[in-house]
Amino acid sequence: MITGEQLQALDRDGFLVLPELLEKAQLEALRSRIEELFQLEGEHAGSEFKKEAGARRLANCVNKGNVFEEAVQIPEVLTANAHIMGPNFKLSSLNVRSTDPNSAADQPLHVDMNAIADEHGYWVANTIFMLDDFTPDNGATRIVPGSHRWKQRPQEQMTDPFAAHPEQILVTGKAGTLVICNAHTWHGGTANRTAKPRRAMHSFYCRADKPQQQFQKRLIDAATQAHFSPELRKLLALDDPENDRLSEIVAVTSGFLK
Ligand SMILES: O=C(O)CCC(=O)C(=O)O
Repeated sequence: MITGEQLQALDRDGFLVLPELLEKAQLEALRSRIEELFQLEGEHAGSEFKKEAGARRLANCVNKGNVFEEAVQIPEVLTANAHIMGPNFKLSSLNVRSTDPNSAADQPLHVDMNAIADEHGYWVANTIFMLDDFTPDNGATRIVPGSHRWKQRPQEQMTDPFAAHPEQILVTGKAGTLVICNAHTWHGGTANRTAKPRRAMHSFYCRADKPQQQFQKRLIDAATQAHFSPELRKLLALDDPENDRLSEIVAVTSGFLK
């Protein structure tokens, strides 16, 4: 489980690396289902959320296999999320992002959902699953440690959020490693200068009083929802009328629907 020291590091740095937390079998099952989905979805892959030049994407993954249901409920991640946001949080989305070989550009530094902590504190947390080794050359995520405490977005402080920040670091590690992020911390993917894709999965959570990035109740098939445990239903806010109200507005205005 997560130690007090690790939680202190998360408070200080805005992220925490859990080296090779995934079992080999779980990692293999994720990789193999993800590649199958890329094949099946073809041009439409990622379309429930967004497409991105230089990367393959998948969205709405809880709808797409038991292996993903397990992945959003990892106890260490849930403990860290509660530490960041308080006990009332929910899954906001589960996406895959695979940086293409020889992709040209870094992503801009950003905070997820453009979120700034409010009077109740932090409200977004994102766990990056390294599905391949993250190396200095293949598009490892860059993070600016401590920037979650600045209460500013990169675009408000930097003239060019695509540029390197003097305090940024690259988070490298072995496949199976998880990076738990306070998602107010400035971060972004980097260019992949190798001949192989760099695959990551993003398990994104938000506080209960905020809208989901992807409205899980509307996006997940009824037949799939029918076998969910009570714990998973709660994590996805499937029975929460306030979430229905909040997330429906975002779903309609953003067009993030199937
Ligand atoms: O894939 C990564 O390394 C980070 C991606 C990211 O931050 C995003 O797509 O919002």
